[in-house]
Amino acid sequence: MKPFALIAAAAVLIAAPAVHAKTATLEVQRAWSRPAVAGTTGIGYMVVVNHGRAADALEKVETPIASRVEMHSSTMSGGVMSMEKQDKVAVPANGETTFGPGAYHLMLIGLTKTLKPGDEAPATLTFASGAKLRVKFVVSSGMGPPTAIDHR
Ligand SMILES: [Cu+2]
Repeated sequence: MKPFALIAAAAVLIAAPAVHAKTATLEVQRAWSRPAVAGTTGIGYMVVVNHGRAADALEKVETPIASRVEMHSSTMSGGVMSMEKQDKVAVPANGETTFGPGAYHLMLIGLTKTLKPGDEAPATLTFASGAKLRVKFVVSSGMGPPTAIDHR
C-alpha cells in the first residue's frame, strides 16, 4: 500500500461517522464540500442512496451557512460546461444518484461563513416522500472528497 492510500484509508475511518445520514430507506454517503470564502458560493457533493422499493426525489436543501441552496445539473456540450437549476432530482428505487464534479451538485449561495478544510457544513435534505435527512458536508482540501472514493 502506498502512503497516500494509507492516508486515504485513515480519512475514511475518521470521516465516516460525520458524512453518513440515514432513514429507513434513504442514505447519504460521502457528503463533501470545497473551501470557499464567506459571501461567495460554496459547493456540495454527495451520493444519495435509495434502499426502498419506491422512487423518491430530492426537493429541497437547507443549510444555516448559506442564504439558499440550489440543485444544479451539469452538461458538457461542445466543450463548454453549463449548469441548469433543478426543482427536484430523482433518486431511483433501489438505486442512487451522485452529486459530484461534472454532475449534479449543490450550490451553497451566499455563504455566511468561510469554509476551510476540515470544517463541517450541516444541511437538511427534504424528499418528495416527506423524508428528511440531516447531512454534514465535510470540507476537503479541494483536491477531492475527504474519502478519495467519489470517482467511479
Ligand atoms: Cu451549479
